[in-house]
Amino acid sequence: MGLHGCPWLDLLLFICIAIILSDVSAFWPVGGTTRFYDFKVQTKTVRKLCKPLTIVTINEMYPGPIIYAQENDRIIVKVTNQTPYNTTIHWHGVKQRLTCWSDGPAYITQCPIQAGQTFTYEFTLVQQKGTMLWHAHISWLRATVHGPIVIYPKTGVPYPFQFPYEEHVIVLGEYWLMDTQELEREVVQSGGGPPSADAYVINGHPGPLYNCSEHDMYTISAIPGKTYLLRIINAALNMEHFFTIANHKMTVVEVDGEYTKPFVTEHLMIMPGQTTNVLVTADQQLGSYYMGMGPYMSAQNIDFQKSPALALLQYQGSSNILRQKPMLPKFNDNELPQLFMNGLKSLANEGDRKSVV
Ligand SMILES: *[C@@H]1O[C@H](CO)[C@@H](O)[C@H](O)[C@H]1NC(C)=O
Ligand SMILES: *[C@@H]1O[C@H](CO)[C@@H](O)[C@H](O)[C@H]1NC(C)=O
Ligand SMILES: [Cu+2]
Repeated sequence: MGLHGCPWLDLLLFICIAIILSDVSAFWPVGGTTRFYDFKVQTKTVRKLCKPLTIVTINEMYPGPIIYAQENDRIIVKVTNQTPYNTTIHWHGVKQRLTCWSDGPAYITQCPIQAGQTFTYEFTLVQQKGTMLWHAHISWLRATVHGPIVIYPKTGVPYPFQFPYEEHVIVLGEYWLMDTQELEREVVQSGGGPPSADAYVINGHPGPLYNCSEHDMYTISAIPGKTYLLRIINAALNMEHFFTIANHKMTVVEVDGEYTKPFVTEHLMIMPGQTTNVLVTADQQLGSYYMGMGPYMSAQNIDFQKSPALALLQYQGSSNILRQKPMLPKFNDNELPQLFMNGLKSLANEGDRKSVV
């Protein structure tokens, strides 16, 4: 029997150990801070779009808690499953150097954490920084079990861009008025894509374009003239999304935990599991401006939610509510994602050599 009660894990552990032994020269950071997080898998009843729904969460938070760390820190997350559902957590973007058994995909690197059980993930953010995400990696639990990972550079190492006045994490998600297991069952039965989401959500809030959600909107309060760093994460189940802020340009400075050459754009296209950091300056007329998240779908004959989720960038001191709608691209605009992708360039100069290990 294996250590974990999964016989095939023996083989995996053997491979892990073999990799460690053959990679003794690998850089192992010493002296990073160890950060401990306590994740309780818990159900929570939320009321959105006129209806109560019991969802699976971490610590009754939707989206889940933010893991804050610095480059080279050691992270220890104790996950205790207080729900009836089998669970694991995957740390999306974390390279798991020498810790492959903490990666999280169920039945690949571990058995699921069953009801009442605890599993402790331990890994080091070796030479990693930026915005990432964690999410459940079993069935479709990740629809509601997800959250940000924010890794700051080492002490004394500046960002390669203007230091922002403040930063905000923006988690894009999809919301179904349906139990996740039910959602999965439907997809397995139909053999097609998932049913259309009932709403898109920005940090768990759909914004005013859906039923019963006029006041269920995420808002950033901005001081005129200041520059903000937005850490945008697409935690949607499967959909690609556009993100736009009315009247404001965004400067992309990081994608998937790697700095980019600053790139000014009005729209982002972001795939599920991806992250994009942008700088936004509150340099427009005093007022309130909608931020919008809308679908990008180039395939035909697929049903999906077309109403965008809206959030608000509200300038402090703006008494007259001037709410500018964002001009989201058409859902099948194929040119824009192409332009956006072409605009993304590595920060390194031509001729620079970059370590790829
Ligand atoms: C939960 O995981 C255990 C161990 O792999 C498995 O035996 C059981 O069938 C799983 N339960 C469900 C509902 O998938
Ligand atoms: C709002 O509710 C009505 C009646 O239940 C429904 O027909 C409509 O599709 C809903 N609108 C949205 C945007 O969900
Ligand atoms: Cu992932």
